[in-house]
Parts: sequence; C-alpha cells; structure tokens
Amino acid sequence: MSYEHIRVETRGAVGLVTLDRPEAMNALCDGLLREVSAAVRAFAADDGVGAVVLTGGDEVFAAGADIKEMQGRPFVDLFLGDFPNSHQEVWVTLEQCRKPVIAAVAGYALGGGCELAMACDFILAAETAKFGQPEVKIGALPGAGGTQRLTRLVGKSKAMEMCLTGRLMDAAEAERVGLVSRVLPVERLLDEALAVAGRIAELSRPAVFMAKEAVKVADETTLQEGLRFERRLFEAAFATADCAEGMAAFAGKRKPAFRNR
Ligand code: DAK
Repeated sequence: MSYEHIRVETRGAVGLVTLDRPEAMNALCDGLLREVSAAVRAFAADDGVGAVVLTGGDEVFAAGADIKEMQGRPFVDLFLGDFPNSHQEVWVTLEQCRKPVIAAVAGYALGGGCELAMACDFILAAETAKFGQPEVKIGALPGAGGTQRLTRLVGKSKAMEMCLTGRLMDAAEAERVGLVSRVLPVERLLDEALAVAGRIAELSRPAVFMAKEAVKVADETTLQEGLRFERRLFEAAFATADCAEGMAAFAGKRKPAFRNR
C-alpha cells in the first residue's frame, strides 16, 4: 500500500510509522488517521514484526486533529457518521493491537496528538516534547480519550487543569507525573524507541501479548479481578514452549531461543 501522509518502514522486527505532514504540524486529517490505522493493522498481521513505533519525527508529534478540516462540520453529520469513522477506526485499531506500540514524541503532542500518544502502550519523550489538551481554547473539548486516558494516567487534578485551561505540560513534568515512561535528548529519541521495540520483539511473543493484556486490564477492572486475570495468564504461560525454554536457558546460563510457541 502506498501512503500520502505517513511513512512506513520495517527495521528488523520493528514496524515504524512516521506521521509526515510537516506543513500542518502533522495535524491529524482523516486521510492520515486512515493511513495510520491501515499501517498498524498491517504490522499487527505481519508475523515478522514484534513491536511498532509511532513517531512524528524530530520536530513535532502532532498538533491535534486537523482544525481546518473539522471546522464547519454539522453536528448531525458528526453524530450520524460517528465523527467520522476514519477517526474512530484508528483508536479502535490501537486499542485492539496485541503487539506493543510505543509512541516516540518530540515537540507538540496536542489534542488528538496527545490522545494518539496516550492510546499507545507507552510514551518515550524527547526533552522538547509538550503535551496538552487545548481543545477548550477553540470552544471544544477532548474527543478521543483525552478526558479519560489523561485522567487515568496523571490523576484528576492535573487532567482537570489541562483540559480546563489548555495548559501544556513539558517533558520533565510529563515524566514526573507518569504520562511518559522516559525522557531522552531529541537526537536519541528514535534510536532508543527502535532499540526498546527491538528488544521487545526478540522476546517470547505469547509472553509479551499476555503481559500487555494483563497491564491493560488494570484500567478496566477491580484489583481482585485483575489479580485473578494475571494469575490465570501467569499459569497459562507455563503451557508455552517459550516459557520452558526461557527458564531452561536461565538455568543453563545461555541466551534463550524463543520460537513464539
Ligand atoms: N489543524 C490544522 N492545521 C494546523 C494545526 C491543527 N491542529 N496545528 C497547526 N496547524 C498548521 C497551522 O495552521 C500552520 O499552517 P499555515 O498557516 O502555515 O498554513 C502550520 O500548521 C504551523 O502552525 P503555526 O503557524 O500555528 O505554528 P506555531 O509554532 O506558531 O504554533 C501550535 C504551533 C501547535 C501551538 C499551534 O499551531 C496550535 O495551537 N495549533 C492548534 C492546536 C490545537 O488546538 N489542537 C487541538 C485540535 S482539536 C475525535 C478525534 C480527535 C479529536 C476529536 C475527536 N473523535 C474520534 C471523536 C481531536 C481534536 C483536536 O485535536
């Protein structure tokens, strides 16, 4: 498939998706979102790929949904079209992707851009990163998970302040409050994201899928249910050849040879 608004590459066992609309600060137009969704779905279906990195490059991650494209859309069209489907599809695709997706964020990640990064499994940020939900400044509010995912990640007080004022959070604050997992110099961001994704891709895929699924359940259920779910998955891991191989390799002081079985 050829893409107009993104670049798609494979680096070893890592799928790399780069948002590529520099003239509009990678604003998320319908076409771009459709392409991200298609690229992530293709990597999800590709056995040669074990993890995905989503980035906007060194300058900007994404300045939000494309306001010029959005403006003037009648309510009834948005409502009947579910805003439209291309917008919905990408969030569902990321939500359902079983392979880890890492966001590598430099520069602005605003509105839908912040929401896109938060829909990934974790965020590595450059020192230049700035996160925000400034929709209130254009008379709107977050519409793709900003009020929900941000609140779960950073707590009510910070999320309220950001959604009600549009204040941006810099990388240091984002790391302090748990929005991002690590902050890196911008020139190291992509290499480190690819390296982390590469290390994940080398691990046992069933174990990685199970770990990801278990962590995600933490957001959606009670502690007791989550602990029970984790326990059952932990037990299930013992049914895999990779688990036997991993433990034998540890005991034998050698590198494991996982077969994703
Ligand atoms: N949309 C369209 N174009 C944008 C844009 C955006 N969000 N952000 C920047 N651009 C364009 C600018 O119009 C400008 O284009 P030209 O005028 O040169 O043609 C170019 O990018 C450079 O921008 P600036 O000249 O403004 O650059 P500055 O460095 O001065 O400022 C800025 C950078 C990022 C602070 C500023 O551009 C800005 O405030 N941008 C808007 C940020 C924003 O309000 N974002 C939230 C948008 S609302 C949903 C899914 C998603 C969403 C909602 C629902 N569903 C599934 C239901 C998402 C909503 C949003 O994200």
